[in-house]
Amino acid sequence: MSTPVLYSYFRSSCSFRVRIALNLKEIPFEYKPINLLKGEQRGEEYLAVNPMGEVPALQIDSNLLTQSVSIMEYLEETRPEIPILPRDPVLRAKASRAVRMLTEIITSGIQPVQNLRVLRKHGLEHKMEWGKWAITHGFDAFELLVSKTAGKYCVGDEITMADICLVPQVFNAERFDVDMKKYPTITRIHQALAEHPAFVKAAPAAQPDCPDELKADATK
Ligand SMILES: N[C@@H](CCC(=O)N[C@@H](CS)C(=O)NCC(=O)O)C(=O)O
Repeated sequence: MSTPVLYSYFRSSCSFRVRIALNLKEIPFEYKPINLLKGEQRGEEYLAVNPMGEVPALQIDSNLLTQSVSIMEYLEETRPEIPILPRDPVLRAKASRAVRMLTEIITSGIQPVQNLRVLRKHGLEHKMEWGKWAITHGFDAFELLVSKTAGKYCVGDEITMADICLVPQVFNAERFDVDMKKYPTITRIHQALAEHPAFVKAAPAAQPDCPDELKADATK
């Protein structure tokens, strides 16, 4: 079977999610950089991969997949050995709902509002104010909800899709200068995950397309 190919941009939080999931599930992959600042996501060649003009996309098992949550669900269904959704049959239904609720706050409620395309349309001069507002609005709710579901991680003590989405969103929060002191539970979970090898390896600064001058701090 051929090695999966991930179309990614080092600072893309959605690509970061899929990199974490691939690493957690110990799936080796080839990295194909798409430079969002140069507009490569809107080029004819890449639009044939993802007509939405977004990363990530994953070529795997003769499938070309887009949309990070759908990609993670595919990986979970085809490679369940190391799970990213709750497994305990008793807890599963309730916990899965919590995981999906938290995941969706980030993937539908926060990231799309602060995506590059939206920032550009709104005017890059307002980028910091807009991004900070969008993330703060979502993190206010996320903090409240996760404080009720968290154990060591977002839902109980196993790493799930909610954690995989949270860590890249905290990276974006740092970029947009969000006041993280307001979010003790998010901060605690983030700290617990930041040292995990799958997350370290997936971090923006560790990617081949991260410029040398950003390797010390890719949030700049
Ligand atoms: N729902 C999509 C969102 C993908 C997305 O918004 N990707 C961003 C980077 S995180 C992107 O490629 N933006 C390019 C642009 O806005 O031009 C997913 O989860 O994969």
